[in-house]
Amino acid sequence: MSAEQDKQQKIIEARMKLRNRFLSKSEQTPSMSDQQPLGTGPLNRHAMPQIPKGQIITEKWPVLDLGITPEISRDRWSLKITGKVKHEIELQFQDLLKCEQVEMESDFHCVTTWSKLNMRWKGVRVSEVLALAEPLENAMYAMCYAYDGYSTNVRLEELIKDDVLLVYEYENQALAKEHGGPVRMITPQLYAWKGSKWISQIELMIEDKAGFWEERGYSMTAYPWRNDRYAPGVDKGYG
Ligand SMILES: Nc1nc2c(c(=O)[nH]1)N[C@H]1C(S)=C(S)[C@@H](COP(=O)(O)O)O[C@H]1N2
Ligand SMILES: [Mo]
Repeated sequence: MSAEQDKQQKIIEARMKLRNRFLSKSEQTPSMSDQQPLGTGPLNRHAMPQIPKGQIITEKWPVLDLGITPEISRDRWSLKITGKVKHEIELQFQDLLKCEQVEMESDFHCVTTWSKLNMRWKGVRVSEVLALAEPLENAMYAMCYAYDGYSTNVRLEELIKDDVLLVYEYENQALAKEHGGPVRMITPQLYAWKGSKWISQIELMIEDKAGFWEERGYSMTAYPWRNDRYAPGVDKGYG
């Protein structure tokens, strides 16, 4: 095993341990009829508890990944949109700048229990970029791939929400490479593992498929406001 694989194995083991800790505390609430709103950062935070159940606020921004930091300049970065689309496309960084530029504040909830609030981003809407490729009628899910070998699945209906962005600036600075620069996705209404750092490809699919953590027992849907951490389903009521 290489040092890199060894490091990755340790990260996976630590996260599997945390998963088991949550699962062993499961209150076994079978209900899927959850009335809670899903929440989307500062805008509706006043209407509900500040952070989802089981989360702790952090001021610092932790780095969480598989232990590999790809070195990609803005010039070398590109994003492919593939699968169930009318035409597959490949966007360069310059192409992002031709899209509508969006500045937005949102929250970041990591399944390992930290939340960071009011993060100020600049980027473009994933919905706008997807529209360029013209998704087919039967496209329902997406797999997002990244330059470090990561993958994560997201439902198309989540991907096209207004606050789901491909970001390239944080707090008016170029997004740092340890946080996924030059370009990453953010998914403020889902746990942060659904937002690929160093994003390289979005593949639209008819059927759902598990990504890196989902194959290891993480939730396919990942709604923080429903405590939907680990597979399958939602509303499990971990305490
Ligand atoms: N490419 C890639 N994206 C990734 C990950 C990763 O390992 N590789 N980790 C995910 C997880 S679990 C979280 S919480 C966030 C962390 O982002 P941060 O390191 O900028 O805090 O990125 C997500 N996106
Ligand atoms: Mo995470």
